Amino acid sequence: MLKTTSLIMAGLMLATTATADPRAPGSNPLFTDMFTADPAPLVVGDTVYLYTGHDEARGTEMFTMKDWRVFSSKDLLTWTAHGPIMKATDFKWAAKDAWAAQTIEKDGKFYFYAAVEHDKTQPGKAIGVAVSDSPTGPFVDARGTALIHNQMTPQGPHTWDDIDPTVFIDDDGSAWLIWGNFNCYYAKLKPNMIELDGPIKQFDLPHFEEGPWITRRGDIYYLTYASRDKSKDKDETISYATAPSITGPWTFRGVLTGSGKNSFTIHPGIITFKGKDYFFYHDASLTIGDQTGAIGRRAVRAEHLYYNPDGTMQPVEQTEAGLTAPRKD
Ligand code: FUB
Repeated sequence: MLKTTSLIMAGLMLATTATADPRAPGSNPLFTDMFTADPAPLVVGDTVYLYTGHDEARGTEMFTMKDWRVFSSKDLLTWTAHGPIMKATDFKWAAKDAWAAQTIEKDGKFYFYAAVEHDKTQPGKAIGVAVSDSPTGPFVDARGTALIHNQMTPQGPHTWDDIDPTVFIDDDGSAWLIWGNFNCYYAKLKPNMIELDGPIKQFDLPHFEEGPWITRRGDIYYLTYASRDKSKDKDETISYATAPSITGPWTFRGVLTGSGKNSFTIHPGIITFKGKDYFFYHDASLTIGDQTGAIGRRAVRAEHLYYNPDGTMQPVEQTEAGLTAPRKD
């Protein structure tokens, strides 16, 4: 009897060893049981909520993205998956494509801004806003219509320039939406967070491609974005610019990261958590089963971020250790 029990225990231990992720919790990529992209971290008290896209492309498909996910962590090493928070088609006016998104908190509510493909009434990409009482959702469309659609940016060179929203509330309470592909657009939001409060204008940022992410540190505003110097870069890199105010003028500060491994796209997300700075991005280095990393199968990662005394950011090295590596500060 004792022998049988021991054998069963040994078998169970072997099974556990075979399926467990042997890497230190928090190593890159952060999630290995699904493909994730376009990380958008949000700090709420002692917790970080990480919103991601969910890549489901098979074979050589480009993007198949149906829903958005959220994960939470109190130490940036162990993460809890909360499942899907919304589908693209939960915006009833949207046809598909749960592309990049960002959530922000205001007055105890969570506003989720997301890029989707509009239905045929406004062909092209569009930005919706959904709201929830909880950072883990459920999120529901706050307007019933797109906040931004293709006809609102006629200066755009193509129908997918209205993507990748980043949202920011300044110290004076004013809220701003910044977004774009090829062109970087910005507009003020009304205090209700679901309507524009003024015209759509544009920033001129060298090599801007997409994925803007706005932050402020003291008196310096940072606009970090996916960039591509088309004369030399095959894949996107990440660059940033700084300004003395949210509306600029922006000074280009150079390249922050190289391209993500195996990935045409790369997408920044930056937070300060418990006094330290962190940088999130994606590459396409993860393989799950018979699906190797590809443009439509990406994996979210994180690194420590450091600033120089003059406020510039130190270049970010893409590592396997990620946030398991000890900090330098
Ligand atoms: O994930 C779909 C698109 O790819 C995003 O909107 C872009 O930022 C790029 O990552």
